[in-house]
Amino acid sequence: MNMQQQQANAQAATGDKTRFEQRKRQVTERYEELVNRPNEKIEPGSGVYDRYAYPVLTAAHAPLIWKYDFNPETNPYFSERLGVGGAFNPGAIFLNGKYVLVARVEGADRKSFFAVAESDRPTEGFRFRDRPILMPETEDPDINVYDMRLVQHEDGWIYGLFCTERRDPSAAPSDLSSAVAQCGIARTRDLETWERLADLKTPSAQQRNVVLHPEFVDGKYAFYTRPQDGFIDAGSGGGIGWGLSDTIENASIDREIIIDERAYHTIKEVKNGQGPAPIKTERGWLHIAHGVRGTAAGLRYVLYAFLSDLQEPWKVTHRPGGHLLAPEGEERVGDVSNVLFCNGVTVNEEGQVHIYYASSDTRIHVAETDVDRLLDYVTNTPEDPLRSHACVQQRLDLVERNLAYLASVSAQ
Ligand code: M1P
Repeated sequence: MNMQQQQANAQAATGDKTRFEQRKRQVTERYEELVNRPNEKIEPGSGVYDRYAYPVLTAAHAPLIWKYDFNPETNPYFSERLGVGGAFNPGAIFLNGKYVLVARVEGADRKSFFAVAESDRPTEGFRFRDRPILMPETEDPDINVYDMRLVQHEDGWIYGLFCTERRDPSAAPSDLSSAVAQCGIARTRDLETWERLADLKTPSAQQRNVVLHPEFVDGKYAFYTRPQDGFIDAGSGGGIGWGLSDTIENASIDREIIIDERAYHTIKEVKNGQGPAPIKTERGWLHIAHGVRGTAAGLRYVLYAFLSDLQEPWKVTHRPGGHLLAPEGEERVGDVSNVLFCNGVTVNEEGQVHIYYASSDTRIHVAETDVDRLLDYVTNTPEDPLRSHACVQQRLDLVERNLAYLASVSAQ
């Protein structure tokens, strides 16, 4: 190589380095701005809860070291090497004074994985830990894992129950979509080291949205299930189920009963599923769930709530009609539009409740409320009367009560 060529190569290398450094700086600054962005409560809210303006976790919150090669020799353009497309459907837990989310992160390759993000504030400041969770596999490796429900069980372990998806072994070679969903179970003490247990066995063909009840019932582990005939369709089954298992190491439910059924012309006509583990309150177990209905634009997922008996958690005592939270504004659009999904909620020492909900399989938001407000909601919202005429009658009752009350107040 002559002198001129050597100089040209040296100049090119310096140019590459400058470009690399410039991009790295820009990308890092943008990332820090996002992660440190303060959140804003949207007032006046619904009375039941307050939404916050910005998502608490998105694909853009994924640490840069997960995506970029930081070596200028091997990545001269400072390009992404492993993209991230979404951060959604997180399990949540309030642990040692921190709000901890175990998000479903989706790579550009469509595979989901779990990653812990935490903050000392419930509505902002969430940062992922350096490393995502490398979930141990069973002898039958998962193809995809997602939607972890985190439960601090009274046996002392923190459990993560999640959906494990594998290709349907009976599918024809040309059928590359048929899959089988089952419930994977893992446990941990510190959210760092995970012990994988056997997948849950139930009488149903497939399972998704399985949640562990935080307490023993009749000395057994209790599960909320969602039996389904196929991978997408709940089919003839569906509804939120309930079953008991003697052990957690090889969990097996012999008898599954439905405790919250689907119903014609409601928000849970097509399917429904338990959200996070229910919250224990003086008046019963407070549940947040999702309900799905069909529309000309596809499925619509909303969140709803109900209350079940303290001693007999499988008995639902209050069923407020309609949805608690439905997609609004930017929440309505994403990878799978018109979806709100929640599998994570925290309750702090003051009884404040933070509902971490995802929108459209893309990003994670938070709504803030408290146990008292949610109890007021579930016990004072009337049930869905299931017919337009009866619904108008229900609303007229409210109108008449209001008119009478307002007249009596103004007469004073
Ligand atoms: O795409 C919407 C949701 O679909 C599934 O939920 P369900 O089994 O109730 O239909 C899950 O894949 C969930 O992750 C996803 O958000």
